[in-house]
Parts: sequence; structure tokens; C-alpha cells
Amino acid sequence: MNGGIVPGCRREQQPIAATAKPPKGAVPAEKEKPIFCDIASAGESAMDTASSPCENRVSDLSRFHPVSAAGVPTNATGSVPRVQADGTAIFHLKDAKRIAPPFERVADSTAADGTAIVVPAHAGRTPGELECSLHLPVGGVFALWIRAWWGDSCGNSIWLQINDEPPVIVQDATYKTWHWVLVRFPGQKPADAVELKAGRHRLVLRNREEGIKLDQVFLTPWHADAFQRRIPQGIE
Ligand SMILES: [Ca+2]
Repeated sequence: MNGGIVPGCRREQQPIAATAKPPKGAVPAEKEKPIFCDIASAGESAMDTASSPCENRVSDLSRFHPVSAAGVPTNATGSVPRVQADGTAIFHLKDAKRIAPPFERVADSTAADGTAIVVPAHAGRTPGELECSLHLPVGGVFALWIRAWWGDSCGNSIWLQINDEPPVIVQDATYKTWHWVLVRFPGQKPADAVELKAGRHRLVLRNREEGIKLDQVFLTPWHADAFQRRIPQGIE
């Protein structure tokens, strides 16, 4: 329990006033609505659990039900990720097949290709989704990464589903900066990899918290030897 600190957000805390001016293109700071998150509790204590109070702030998407909103069709035929010589594959979420609110595609000079996918602050409980149709020319066992910008511990997670596999929570506790988040698949061995055959795959993101930005998805060939694995750095 990390010295008595309650994991996730603590609504009983006093509001934390926004102090710093956000960078250009960032998700608007939470001026109108105070932040009740315990952003001081970094590390594992900020990770949501099944009983996290953060669940109260976001859509109850635990059932992962289909979303009725039509969304914005952006690429009806699906997209071919940019495959590099080392077998890695890059895909930008702006090229998603469908983007349904509260997901939005916005100009952001800090994001790859100057475009970010955001779940705005104050998105509230609106359930939405972003759907990608990926055509992989080569199959294999991959590590799956998403480049993210989290606002705080109540805006640091997203649901992700591949094909008909169970949805997983993508999250970590690095805030206010773009970084790569490794997707983990609990119950699978290895938990940090996914096997994808050559061909079409459906990747769906659903909002779980608000005040987040995303841009690229990165597939890297998985190796049993961790030192052989490609670790993404900045914009790929
Ligand atoms: Ca959270």
C-alpha cells in the first residue's frame, strides 16, 4: 500500500490549483474544475486498480460495450503501418478508421506529424472509441507500444483491444511529457507481447480517463532476450 498512500486519486484531498501555463497545443489546463487527484503520489501508487476512485471520474467502460456513436470515418479501407527494415511497424492514430467523441484529432506541434488524438479534459462520462484497421505485411510476436501524454493520475490510462482479445488497460505514471507506454496483456505469457498474423487486425481504443493525448502506435518484434528488443525513444 506504499506507506498508507491510497492508490490512484484521492477525492478527499484539497483541490490542486493549476499553476503552470500549458505548452502550445496541450490539453487545456483544468482551471474551471479543480483537480482532486493525488498527483504527488507518483509511481505505482498512481496506477489504477479495480477499486481505484478514478473509476468514478470516467465512463464505466468496464463492460467494454459497443459504442453507438458513428464517429468520424477517416480511413475506411484501413491503413498499412510503415514497416522498417528491422521489422518494426509504425502507425499514427490520426489515420484511424474511425474516431468517435470524446476522442478528437487536433493540431499539436509537440505530437508526431503535428497531430494528436486527444480525450479532452472534462470529457466526462461520454463513452467513445477510436478504431484502427491495420494491415500487417508480416506476422510475428510483437511488443506493442503507444506514445502518450498523460495529464495526471486521473488522466493516465486508456482501454485497448486487439481483435477479439480481452481489453486491457494501458497506463503508467509519467506525466506532462510524451513518452512510450508498453502495452501489457495480463494472463498472457509473455505478458508484454502479442502474436499477430500477417493480414488485417482491428485495434480499438476506448476512453477511460480524460485529459490525455496519444499519437503513434509502435509494433516491435519481441525477443526473449530483453537486450535484443527495440525500445522506442522519441517520435518514431
Ligand atoms: Ca488513472
